Amino acid sequence: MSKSKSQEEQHWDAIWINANIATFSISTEDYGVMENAALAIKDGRIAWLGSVAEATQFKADETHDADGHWITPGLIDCHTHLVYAGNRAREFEMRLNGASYEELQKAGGGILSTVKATRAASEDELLEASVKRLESLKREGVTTVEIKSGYGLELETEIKMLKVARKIGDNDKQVDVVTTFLGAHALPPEYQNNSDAYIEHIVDDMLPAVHEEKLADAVDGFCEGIGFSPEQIERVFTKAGELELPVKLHAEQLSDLNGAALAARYKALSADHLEYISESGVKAMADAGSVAVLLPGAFYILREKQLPPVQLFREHAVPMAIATDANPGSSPITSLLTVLNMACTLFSLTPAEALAGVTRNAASALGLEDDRGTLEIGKRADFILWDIDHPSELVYMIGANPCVSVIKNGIKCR
Ligand code: DI6
Ligand code: FE
Repeated sequence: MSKSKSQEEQHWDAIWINANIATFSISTEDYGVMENAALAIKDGRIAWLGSVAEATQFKADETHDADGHWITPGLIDCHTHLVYAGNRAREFEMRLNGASYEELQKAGGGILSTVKATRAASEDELLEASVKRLESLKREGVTTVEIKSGYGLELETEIKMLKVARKIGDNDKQVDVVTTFLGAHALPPEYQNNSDAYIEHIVDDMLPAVHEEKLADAVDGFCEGIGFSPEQIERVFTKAGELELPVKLHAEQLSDLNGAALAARYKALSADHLEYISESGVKAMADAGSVAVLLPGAFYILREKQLPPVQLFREHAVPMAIATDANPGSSPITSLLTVLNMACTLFSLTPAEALAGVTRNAASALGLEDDRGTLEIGKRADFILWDIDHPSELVYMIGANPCVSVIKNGIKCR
């Protein structure tokens, strides 16, 4: 007798039983807790979630006992500058002796010193250095990471960075890499005192070439006194629009230039940093559906005082994501769990908000909300098993990594 379709569908590839699950599904305000639950997968997707009692009626090729561990979606780090060469430890010392981030940048240090090192590095050297940093994110359950260019500031090196980022994604079974072209990160020495000409070069040459090679999934810029003006960013965004690439923006990190509102006009996936954003900027983001990506690591390292207006994001229902901003200058941090703690301790997010910020809302910040970021039927089977008693523990602890196991596309890879 042939099986009915519904019975066929209820034969899973694998099932995890005896788990506590935090789904972060959009229908819940909180963690979306299912205690004493089970999760089944088929073809690399989540096929079923329910109680352990119900699970016994189904067949699965493999049964895994989660042994009371908690399961969350795979973590998503939606804003990193993970690919770079060298480091800026000396600059860290100089800042501790009184120099400001902006002063160092103006004196040719800062981003430009990393540009020098990144231009000089071979593709292999860059890959090796970046993979080490990625490994630290992976240990704590990251299964999707965004990586920006922006330390080349010339076509050849920007392409080299993006190729390395793509290669990391192609070679790694645990992590998907989403790439972002950040040519408008800083003014390269070749264009000193001629920033409009550099923007023209980005628009006419760099962005089309990067797009031609399919190396960028999105386009970003640094809208700031020490970066580029809103008018200049707008020219980059217009070109991105012509090429049908989504945009995002480093905005309102050190001052308010109305960058977030500009990004919102271009339906940005996200605006990032946002310490100095005004209420009108928050409203513009709400209307556009852009995600507020908060980067407490940079706030901490630069010892900033101006807090992002978290309460306004809540009131206007702007989704908040949290990311490492992993970079050699303002955020030499490759621990997303530590950054979760910072988001709560420094920015007063609740642990549930912080965790939604590295799952559901981080997926939205990458335009991947239909595919991942929550544990729901049909979503990618990316999830983590944690040795904790409650999800808030992930945010509360610093330096204790309770990651027990990582499942990516339904396959156990750690
Ligand atoms: N804001 C940041 O936090 C990073 N880039 C940016 O525009 C910092 C990059 C660096 O200092 O190397
Ligand atoms: Fe950044």
